[in-house]
Amino acid sequence: MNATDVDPLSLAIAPPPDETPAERAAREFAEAEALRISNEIDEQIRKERENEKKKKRPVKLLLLGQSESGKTATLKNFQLTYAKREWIAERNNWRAVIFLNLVRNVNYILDILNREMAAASLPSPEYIGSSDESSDDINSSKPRLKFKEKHRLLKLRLGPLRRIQTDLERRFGATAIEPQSTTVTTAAPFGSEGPESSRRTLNEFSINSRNGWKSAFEKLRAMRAAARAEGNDNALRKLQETDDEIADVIAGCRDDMNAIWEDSTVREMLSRGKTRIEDSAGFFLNDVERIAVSNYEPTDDDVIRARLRTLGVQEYKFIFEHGRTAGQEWRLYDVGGARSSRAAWWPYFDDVNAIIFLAPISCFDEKLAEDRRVNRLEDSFLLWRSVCDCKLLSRTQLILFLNKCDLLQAKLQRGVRIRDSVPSFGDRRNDISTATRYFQQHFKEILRQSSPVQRPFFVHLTSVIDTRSTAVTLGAVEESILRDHLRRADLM
Ligand SMILES: Nc1nc2c(ncn2[C@@H]2O[C@H](COP(=O)(O)OP(=O)(O)OP(=O)(O)O)[C@@H](O)[C@H]2O)c(=O)[nH]1
Ligand SMILES: [Mg+2]
Repeated sequence: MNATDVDPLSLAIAPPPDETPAERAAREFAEAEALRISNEIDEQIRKERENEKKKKRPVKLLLLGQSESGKTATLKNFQLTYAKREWIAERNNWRAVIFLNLVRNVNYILDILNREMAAASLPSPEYIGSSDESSDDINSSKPRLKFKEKHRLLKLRLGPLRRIQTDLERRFGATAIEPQSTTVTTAAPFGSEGPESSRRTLNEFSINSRNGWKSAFEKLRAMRAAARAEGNDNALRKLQETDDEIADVIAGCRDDMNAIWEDSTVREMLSRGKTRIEDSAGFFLNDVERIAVSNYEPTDDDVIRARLRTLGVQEYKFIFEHGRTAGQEWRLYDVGGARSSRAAWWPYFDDVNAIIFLAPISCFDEKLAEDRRVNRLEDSFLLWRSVCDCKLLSRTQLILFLNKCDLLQAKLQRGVRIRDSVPSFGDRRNDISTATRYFQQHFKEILRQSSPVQRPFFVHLTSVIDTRSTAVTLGAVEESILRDHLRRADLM
């Protein structure tokens, strides 16, 4: 061998030339041991890195439940509690939605007023009151309503709000229109039937993430930015003018809006109908004084109470600013809850950390807007069963919000009896604690029947328009999801 062939490193670690067999065995053992320990350390480091990565993976949370169950309101509470900067930046965008909600309240009353005034102008025996099943049924056995000149004037002066409603609805597109019918006849067009059935029904409703409020706000922001970038002062002014004009028209109608809502004949007319407008989504008539001003700025509560339905599945990414998971990315998926929208949920079941399922329990005597034959509470139970039965979700943490407890309490206090709509409730006490216990038991029983493997489950009684108590509930939700998230990271 010539000198250049000698590898100095091999030479340095080569065994001594006079090594005895015993020394050799001891050396080889020590080397093997050192290698084993080194490999173990490498493996530990690799695992720790992997776990760190897993822990940093976004937490995925899906909000499910029927339409108007409070999913979007819950999402807003998350944003208000954990991503306040973003919330504040977005708060003013809700102004137009709140205006739309308010003018809809007024136009709804005007519609009934029109109908009833027309009916009342007929000769006495023919006036039997309107008995339109689909809308408010004014009871004909009650004394005749007496409309006066002031009602005609109110109708006239509030007329411009029709155009405002049309303008705002055009701005928000399909998301501003509540569905009145559907061809979907099952509560869960996914579940055990799997993605095939989802695909079949998807043609009725395609996933379009550009449809939500976020997209509507972004469109507006983009239009403003484009006008600004182009130096198109005209376009910018027009956009601003439209907003200002809407606020001015609404402010101009302030006294008449108050007058129509305060009018005793109108109140009597509304109370004879089936729907209580004050319990409906996006009701703002008690806040006219504050909202119908040209420089109105929404409060946190206004934004939570504003109603704009969700279409498709909307993804919201938040880096939490507070809480135990500060700095952690959360992905919240807010879905459209109407029956025709539910087929779009399926693809989001995969790889989700937890589901918040919202069941509005005040709705025990109400029907679905999209299918007037279906009781809302029954629909919630059917939907819950399908979610619990879904194999893809068999290990997913389920968090049940029995929501709208405030409305339930008010309804029971008004004397509405649960057993008239839910016969199995029987002769139990018609109070909030008995009712929530009863409904909760039913949901738990369904979960038990549908969970061969025990899974993390939590239930909360909520009124998600109450931001303070909801922040406390969300703290508990964050904690339980985080614990599960870390446990999975360590186990996997
Ligand atoms: N009083 C009361 N109102 C609530 C409660 N939760 C939600 N709301 C209101 O009910 C309306 C409907 O709530 P959303 O959050 O829009 O319902 P959703 O489940 O997102 O409905 P979709 O988008 O159609 O699926 C909104 O105006 C909410 O402010 C509650 O606990 N109490
Ligand atoms: Mg929604």
